[in-house]
Amino acid sequence: MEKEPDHMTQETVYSVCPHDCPSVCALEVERIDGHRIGKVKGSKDLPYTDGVICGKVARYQERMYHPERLLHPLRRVGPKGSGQFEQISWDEALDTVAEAFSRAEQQYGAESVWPYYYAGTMGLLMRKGINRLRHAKGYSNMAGTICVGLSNPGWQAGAGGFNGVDAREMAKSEVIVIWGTNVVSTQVHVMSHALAGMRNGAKLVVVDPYHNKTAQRADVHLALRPGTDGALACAVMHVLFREGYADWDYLKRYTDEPEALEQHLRDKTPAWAASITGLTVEEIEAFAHLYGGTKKSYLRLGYGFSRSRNGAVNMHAVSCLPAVTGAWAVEGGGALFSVSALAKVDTQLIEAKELKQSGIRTLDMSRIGDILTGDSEALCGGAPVMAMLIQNTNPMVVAPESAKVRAGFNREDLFVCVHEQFMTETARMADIVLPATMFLEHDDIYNPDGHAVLQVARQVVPAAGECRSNHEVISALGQRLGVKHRSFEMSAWDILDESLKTSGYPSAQEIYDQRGLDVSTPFAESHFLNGFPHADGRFHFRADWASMGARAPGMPDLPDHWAVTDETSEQQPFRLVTAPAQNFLNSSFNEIASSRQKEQQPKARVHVDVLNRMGVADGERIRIGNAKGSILLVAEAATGQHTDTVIVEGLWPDEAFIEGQGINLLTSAQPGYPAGGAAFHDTSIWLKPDSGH
Ligand SMILES: Nc1nc2c(c(=O)[nH]1)N[C@H]1C(S)=C(S)[C@@H](COP(=O)(O)OP(=O)(O)OC[C@H]3O[C@@H](n4cnc5c(=O)[nH]c(N)nc54)[C@H](O)[C@@H]3O)O[C@H]1N2
Ligand SMILES: Nc1nc2c(c(=O)[nH]1)N[C@H]1C(S)=C(S)[C@@H](COP(=O)(O)OP(=O)(O)OC[C@H]3O[C@@H](n4cnc5c(=O)[nH]c(N)nc54)[C@H](O)[C@@H]3O)O[C@H]1N2
Ligand code: SF4
Ligand SMILES: [Mo]
Repeated sequence: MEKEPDHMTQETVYSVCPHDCPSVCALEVERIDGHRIGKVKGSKDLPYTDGVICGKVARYQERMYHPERLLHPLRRVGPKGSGQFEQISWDEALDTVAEAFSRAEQQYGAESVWPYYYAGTMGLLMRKGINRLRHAKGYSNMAGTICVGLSNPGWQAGAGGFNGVDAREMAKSEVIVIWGTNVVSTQVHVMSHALAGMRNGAKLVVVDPYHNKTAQRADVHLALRPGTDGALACAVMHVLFREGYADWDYLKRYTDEPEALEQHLRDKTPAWAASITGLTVEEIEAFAHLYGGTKKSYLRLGYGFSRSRNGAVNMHAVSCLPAVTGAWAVEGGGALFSVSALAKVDTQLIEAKELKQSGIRTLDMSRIGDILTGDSEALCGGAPVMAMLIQNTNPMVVAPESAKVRAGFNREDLFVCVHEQFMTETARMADIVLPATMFLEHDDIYNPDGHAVLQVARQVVPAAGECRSNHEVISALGQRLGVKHRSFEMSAWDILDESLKTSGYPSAQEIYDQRGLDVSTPFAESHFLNGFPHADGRFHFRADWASMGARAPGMPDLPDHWAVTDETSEQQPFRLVTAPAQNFLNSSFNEIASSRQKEQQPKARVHVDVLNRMGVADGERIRIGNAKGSILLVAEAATGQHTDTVIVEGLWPDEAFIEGQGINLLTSAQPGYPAGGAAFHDTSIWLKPDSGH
């Protein structure tokens, strides 16, 4: 007899979004017949996200059941990049990888193997478990600089540690400043909380080189030239001191060298900053008066304005503002960059840290192009990289200077295994491709970032096809490579549970059952009223860059405009910002039809006056380029940005570009200061009308 449809079971199961987004939403997932997902919605159990999620994740069925999802292990049978693969068994695939790693180790030493990962999933086990294999085998280390290499030292330099004011306090703020982050696209909940403040009368200021979706909601948009935030911050502080908005009681009690700062800022006038930022003196003065006029000023600092060579200096300079006015001391005042460090889950077991050997080189992930093409300085003078395992990242698209990355992956003598959900550009370059589970098919722990709730998620549905989790792949490879450590024998859930308990937290099941664990600190801590987490307890206007990285020499210690960006020149008179697209998450979701439709096509946003001067109409093709190469795309006429600024949103697949090469063809892998990091929004370019051949 045929089953009646009413035999279908439908339940709602809690989960957590794994993507690299500060919102880390709690989810409600429909589970049908125990093995299929239906709708994905936001869960109200997490007060910060309050049931709201972005469109990309609401459409997750499209990603889970995508016809192009990888379901079986594959071996490449055509040239690298050809996309010609044959299906093989898991045993054959894993044996091939283990053999290739052993061969590289025998011929070139263990450091010639480089496990490489990043932000596909933020789950602690699935993301960082790859380090177990690295540590057990003595493979090369990886400096995870690509996203936070510039921002983190910049914040650390002033505040001394990662805490900050709960975004929900914006409801009490009088001025809200969203600085260098397009929150409507990249972390929508910041906008919800800002709107709550605006309903209570707060003014919203957005500091961003273009009139993005967040700037469109603002009362004041300061469209500065990219990489000039340090100058703006200095001029604002100059006015704060000059006009008596500086809180000297606060400064004396909580900061290191306020007199030296005031003195240093004497010549950092609005006129000085206007010539650097492209803003007017009036705009800068008005903003400084608005900011200084209340202590209830909330600063939300993003990553975007740190993605320049001088990004750490800029982050530090801007983070000084609430220390000058004493805004930290009041409700609705202060700043937030990230509170992810409040969750202190010990990853000793996940990463088998006790197996880590000293003296092993650390390779900078952002310089993967230099590294794979044999740059001896990038290789720390050591062996070439001969074999890689890649999980959770798509460096062919997301890493800077992609022509070099491509040349590296094209090397015939390089063995690459990519563990993926889709046949990405990177997977196409692999010798062996392994199919990976998605987050609803495995267990993990998720650290907070924009809020302070640590969450645990359990597998919701069985793995599709022959997909295996990152944990299973690392364990299976470890066993084949003769590694002895109990983490290679344990289940994912047991590792998570033990990691939480040894960190002094409740069990994994308890945290799951109570829908997360609030790790936020009391008001006095999030506002640093008991002092800042530097040894002297003070906020540091004078940054100790040398303690944070080898590239510190030459960095200004007091806030400043540090002119080391890739400035415009006669040959390259424009500056390119490669901002994220709302419907992609880095390169994830760029294979999804609905996301692609919403984003339409890669476009260069160019000021309408510039287009008119060049005789290019909106929608016509334009070529942008520099010494690294050039890209043909569609011009979009824009206002609300400086005439020398050009914006290209989104990490599109290469094939979406007219000539098949993506935006990172033009960005530089020159490491940032003081500790590396990719300057994705710091690129000088030229523009040309399409010659139309
Ligand atoms: N939809 C979507 N959401 C995402 C992502 C995504 O790709 N798509 N990526 C996720 C990840 S990994 C991260 S790290 C976060 C990043 O999110 P954000 O913190 O928002 O940082 P960015 O994405 O780099 O850039 C955001 C904004 O910074 C601006 N900007 C660039 N240069 C400058 C500058 O010099 N000064 C100032 N003031 N502004 C500047 C850009 O114009 C852009 O509007 O978002 C996460 N969320
Ligand atoms: N031009 C330019 N480039 C940028 C940026 C920019 O603003 N401009 N932003 C940069 C930033 S902030 C970041 S964080 C990086 C991020 O870059 P990536 O870390 O590469 O992030 P994604 O592009 O999302 O790619 C993650 C991949 O992991 C896969 N994946 C997801 N979950 C799993 C899993 O559980 N297991 C395995 N094995 N794979 C999984 C996904 O299918 C996806 O292909 O990009 C950087 N690149
Ligand atoms: S990508 Fe961000 S906003 Fe969207 S569901 Fe995930 S955490 Fe929430
Ligand atoms: Mo990122």
